[in-house]
Amino acid sequence: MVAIAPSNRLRRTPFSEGVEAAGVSAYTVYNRMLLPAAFESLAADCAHLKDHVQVWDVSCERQIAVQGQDAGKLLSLLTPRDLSKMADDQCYYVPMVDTNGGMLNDPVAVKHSDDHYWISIADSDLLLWVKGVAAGMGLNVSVTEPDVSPLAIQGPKSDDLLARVFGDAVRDIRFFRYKRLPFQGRDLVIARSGYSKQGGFEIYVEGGDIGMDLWQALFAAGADLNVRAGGPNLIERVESGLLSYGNDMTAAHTPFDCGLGKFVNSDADYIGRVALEQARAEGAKWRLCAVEIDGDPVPACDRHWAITRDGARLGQVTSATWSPDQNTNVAIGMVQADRFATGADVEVKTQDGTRKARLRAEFWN
Ligand code: THG
Repeated sequence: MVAIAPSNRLRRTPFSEGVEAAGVSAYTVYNRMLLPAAFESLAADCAHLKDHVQVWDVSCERQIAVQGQDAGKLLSLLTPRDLSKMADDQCYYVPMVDTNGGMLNDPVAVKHSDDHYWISIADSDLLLWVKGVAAGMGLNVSVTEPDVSPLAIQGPKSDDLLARVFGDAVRDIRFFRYKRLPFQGRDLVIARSGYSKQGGFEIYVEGGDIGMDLWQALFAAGADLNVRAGGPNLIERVESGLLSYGNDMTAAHTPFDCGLGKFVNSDADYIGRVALEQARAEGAKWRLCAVEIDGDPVPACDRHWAITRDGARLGQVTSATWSPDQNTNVAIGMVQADRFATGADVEVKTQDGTRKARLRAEFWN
C-alpha cells in the first residue's frame, strides 16, 4: 500500500501530534479526517487492547449538534428508533435511513436536553442530510459541526486509567450513559461506550485547544498500566461483529438487511417509515453474518469478495482479517436472506484466489 498524501482536505485532529509521536503506521480516512488504523501491527495492537488500555483518536466521529426548540422533533424524524424514553444523560445507537429506508449512517446520539443533541456520526456526509431535513421541514433548530473531538479509552484497564485522571466517579458511569467531569476547568462529556467489546469510555473533548494536554495527562497517569495509543482495530471489531458503515452496509440496505431491525420501533412519523414498514412486511433481503475463511491470512479486503455456493453467487464478504486468537480468518458477509444457513460451506473469491469458507451465526436479529 502506498502512503496517503497529506493535504488540508484530510483534516488533522487535536491529537494528531500525539498519534504521530506514538508511531502511527497506517491511517485511514473517515469523514475526510485522519483515523489511525495501526501502530505496531494489527495483531500486536489487538492483543494489547485485550489485556491493557489504549487511547484512541476517534475525532473523525464528528458531532452534528442539533440545538433549538425543534431539536427533539428533528431527531425523531431522522431515526426509526423510539427516542421517547431517552434520558438527558443517555446515548443511543440510532440507525438513520432515507425515504427508501436505505441506511444513511449508523451514529450514536448523545442527549443533552430536549432541545440539544449531538449526533456522533459514522463515515458519510450526514451533516448535509440533517441540514436539508431541518430546512425542508422549516424547523426551528440550528445544525452545526462543533469543535468536539471524541477520544476513546478502551480495554480492561480503562476504568483504572480514567479514575486516575477524572476521579472514581467514572466507575459509576453505566453503559451508554455519560457524566460531565472537569479537566482543566472544562466539563467534558464522558460516556461508557466505544467501538470495541473490551470495555471503556469515550471522552467528547469540547475545544481542540486542550486536546494534547488531555492526551499527555492520560499517558502520564497510565505509564504503569502499559497505556498505548491505538485505534479501532480491524481484528477486534470483526471478531466482535461491530458493523462499519460503507464497508458492511450502505444506502442499498435497510436496517432489517443489516440485523438492525430491533431499532426500527418508533411510533413517530419518521422519514422512511412507509418504506421500512413495507420492508418489514416483505422480510429482510439480506443477512449479515460471520464468515470463517480457511487458509493463510487473507489480503486486505479492499473490494467486495463474492461468496458462492456450487457456483451460484449468494452474496459478498464485506470485511475480513486474520484472527490470531481464533487461528483462522474472520470475516463479515452479506448473504441473500433466502439462501442463508448457519454452517453452510461456501467459496470466497479474494483478489489472490478462491478460498473455502463457511457461514457462521448471523448478527443481531
Ligand atoms: N462511538 C461514537 N460515535 C461513533 C462510533 C462510536 N460514530 C461512528 C460509529 N462508531 C458508529 N457505529 C457504531 C457501531 C456500533 C456501536 C456504536 C457505533 C456500538 N454498538 C454496541 C454493540 O454492538 O454492542 C451497542 C449498541 C446498542 O445496543 O445500543 O457500540 O463507536 N461516539
